[in-house]
Amino acid sequence: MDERLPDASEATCQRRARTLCESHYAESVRIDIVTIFPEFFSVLDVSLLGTARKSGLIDVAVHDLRDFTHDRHRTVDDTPSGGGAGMVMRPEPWGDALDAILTEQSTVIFPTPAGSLFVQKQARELAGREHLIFCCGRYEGIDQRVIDYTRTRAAEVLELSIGDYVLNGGEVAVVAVIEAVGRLIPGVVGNPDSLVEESHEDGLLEYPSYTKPAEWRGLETPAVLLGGNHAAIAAWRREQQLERTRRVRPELLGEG
Ligand code: JB8
Repeated sequence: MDERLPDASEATCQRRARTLCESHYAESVRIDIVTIFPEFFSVLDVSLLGTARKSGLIDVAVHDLRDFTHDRHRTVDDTPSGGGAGMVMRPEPWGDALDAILTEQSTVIFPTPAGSLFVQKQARELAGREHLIFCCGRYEGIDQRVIDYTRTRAAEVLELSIGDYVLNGGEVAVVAVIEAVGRLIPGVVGNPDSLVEESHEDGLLEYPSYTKPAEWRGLETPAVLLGGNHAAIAAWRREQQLERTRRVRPELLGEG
């Protein structure tokens, strides 16, 4: 595998540009992840985020929660107080892990189906933080005192849901949040124009996209896109956005 950094001078140049024109953004965004499945996060080595890590724009460290246990079986769970099905993550390993990682500047994120909905606005806010800590629960979740205690120690603590369905743990949700946030960090996406005309950035869904050939398997590209009238194209796209949003996500327009 080629672990070589891209051009070091290019990375330095990107960081300098960020520091000059985006002074509220940190030099590099630090991300810590605590999980019982560290191998899950190899996905962060590839694609856009892998490149951002290699160029030093994002600094990710993955921590194994079991390294913060002290018993010979490295136990992270116990039975729920008050009874009920499943197991709950014990507070002690989480407390020791967070003691080692947390500062007063940290934003700490606990993915949970009981959290508030993670949306694009939140992704934009998190992209301006200098230190994010993601805590991946498993089983029935983490002892609530871990979250309550962390609120007294961190800059901010968020319990976030990525949608109304249930996963087996927080790892997949954390990958989704890191991808949504990471691409908004200045310098990560090469052409920032591509961030502007997207679904959710203006509260509407994206218009449909087409490329060549103009006719494919009997299906035509809408003629307006081939006519070169830029005002007509912009009007058509806006109309498509509104029609699509009203049809599939009326609640985004305050309807439905
Ligand atoms: C245990 O559905 B989810 C989610 C599910 C979970 C935990 C965290 C998040 C922890 N089950 O987003």
